[in-house]
Amino acid sequence: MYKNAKQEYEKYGVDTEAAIASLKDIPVSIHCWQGDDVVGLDGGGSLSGGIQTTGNYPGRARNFEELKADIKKAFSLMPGKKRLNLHASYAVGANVDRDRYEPKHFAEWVKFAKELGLQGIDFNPTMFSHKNVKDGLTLSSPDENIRKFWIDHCIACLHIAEYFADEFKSPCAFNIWIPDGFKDVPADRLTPRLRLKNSLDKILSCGYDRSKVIVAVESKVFGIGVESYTVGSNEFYQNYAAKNNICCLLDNGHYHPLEYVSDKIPALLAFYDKVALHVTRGVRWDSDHVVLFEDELKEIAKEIVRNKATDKVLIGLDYFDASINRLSAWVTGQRAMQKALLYALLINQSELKNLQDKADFTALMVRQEEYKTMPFGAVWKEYLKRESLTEDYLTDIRFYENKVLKERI
Ligand code: RNT
Ligand code: ZN
Repeated sequence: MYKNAKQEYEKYGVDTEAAIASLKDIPVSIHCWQGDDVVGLDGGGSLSGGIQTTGNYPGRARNFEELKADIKKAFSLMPGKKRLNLHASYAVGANVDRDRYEPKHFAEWVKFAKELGLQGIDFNPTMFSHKNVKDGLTLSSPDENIRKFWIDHCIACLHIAEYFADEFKSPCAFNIWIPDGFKDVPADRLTPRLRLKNSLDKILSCGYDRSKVIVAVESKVFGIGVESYTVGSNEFYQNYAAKNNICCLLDNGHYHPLEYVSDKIPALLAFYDKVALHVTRGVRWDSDHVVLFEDELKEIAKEIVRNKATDKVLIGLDYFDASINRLSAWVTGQRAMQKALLYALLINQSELKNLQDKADFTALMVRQEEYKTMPFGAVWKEYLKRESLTEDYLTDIRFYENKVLKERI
């Protein structure tokens, strides 16, 4: 099947071997928080900040050991180059508050990630699920002490990120997302943003090493219980990032359903060296459904591949589903991302670009339709085989569920 597929693609000027080779090299940063419903290990307890995991499928990882075991199992079923994306709330054995976290609280994660042969660790300060989220606000709070606490948390996290970069000799993507906003019509939309701007200035001036840590800011349109106003909006962060030489993180669940991140990627690539992503699937809203091999995901992958931006676009995953087996959710989403990248790599992009430039939109449409029925599946299978995997991951996961997850009651 692969041989035939290879020949079919050759007719279109596509080299399947080159596509497979490229795919192997594109890192995907996998979020740790799918394993435990974003609860974390530092005692934050229930999830807050306008995000929600729904469902109570049995087997949630309840501690570090269980989470590690689940990550190990799930990652073993994922093809390609992998990074681990950690939140600060996954500190291990910390008996200090979040503003005083240190690299040592993450040393166990480093050890574990090295054991798994991962390419690096990415990091996120955790500004939710904590008593110092006051009236729903963190870095934009009118309370100076609250702001200070979260500024100190972010600075502590930047140093932890430098530590990850040193350990793996690979820059750490560092994403700032805050839940700050209001449920109902505010009386002042500007001042909270000015406070957020000031807090970010303080964080960025801590003297962290810009060659080791790639700081990004993640905007959002609304959250549950914060429907009317979000301090860290798209315009706010895009301007902040541009003026301060940091980067934007685009979460494709964080826009109006008719706005597409696939279109935003090239817009930002015109101005930024790096663009970070949270790949997710919003169903009607930012619902963080498991990523699937769907049209918009394919478009996102095409924009990364055809703009030769695989080292500029930092791909991270962000979804959390507690209604199905969590390992299966993890693997399904990661494989969907890989499939989309492969799909994009199996397109003769320069031919399509030429058709566009010649304004031959008739041929462009026909060609694009043809790609949809090409023997993509055979190449995907071959890629999995070379990664020592098969299409079936469910059997393995069911076995693990019966042996391990069912014991967690
Ligand atoms: C929330 C943001 C944010 C979180 C994670 C846990 O809407 O998408 O990225 O999902 O940091
Ligand atoms: Zn996100």
